[in-house]
Amino acid sequence: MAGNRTFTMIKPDAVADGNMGAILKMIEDAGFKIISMKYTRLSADLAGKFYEVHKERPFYGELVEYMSSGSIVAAILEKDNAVADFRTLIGATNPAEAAEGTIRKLYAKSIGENAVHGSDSDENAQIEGNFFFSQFERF
Ligand code: DAT
Ligand code: MG
Repeated sequence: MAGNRTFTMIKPDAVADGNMGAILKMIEDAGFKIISMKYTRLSADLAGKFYEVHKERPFYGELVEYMSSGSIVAAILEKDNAVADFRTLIGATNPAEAAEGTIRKLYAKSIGENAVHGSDSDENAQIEGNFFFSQFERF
């Protein structure tokens, strides 16, 4: 399986703005198959655990508060070269630097409220998918 799965979240700003459907359509149109998906909300505690790797960064508190501020969609996606291709589809972290046609260029509000998450490695895709989905929810 290594190399063909990634993990994504549609973040609270994008869900609140009614962009969930449009973003899922972009993901499917780009050739990603949805393996597992849930509509949920993170507590501050869980958001803090998910982003623990950024604990020492100055924006960590803001990030945790934002990611627990509203509903999200979490999903495991499958495609050849999933991690790299999905990072290309979402664009740069800062929407001001994101390429035309990317999800963040279209829907992100700022570097913090940037519409979507995408795993940065095969290893993290596995860890992040396991964070949200049990073995019975991953096929
Ligand atoms: P990415 O989500 O593109 O992988 P990252 O892993 O460096 O980016 O950071 C995780 C999230 O933290 C990012 O999606 C939004 C937030 N973030 C990153 N840099 C930030 C900054 N300089 N100011 C505010 N929030 C930031
Ligand atoms: Mg990251």
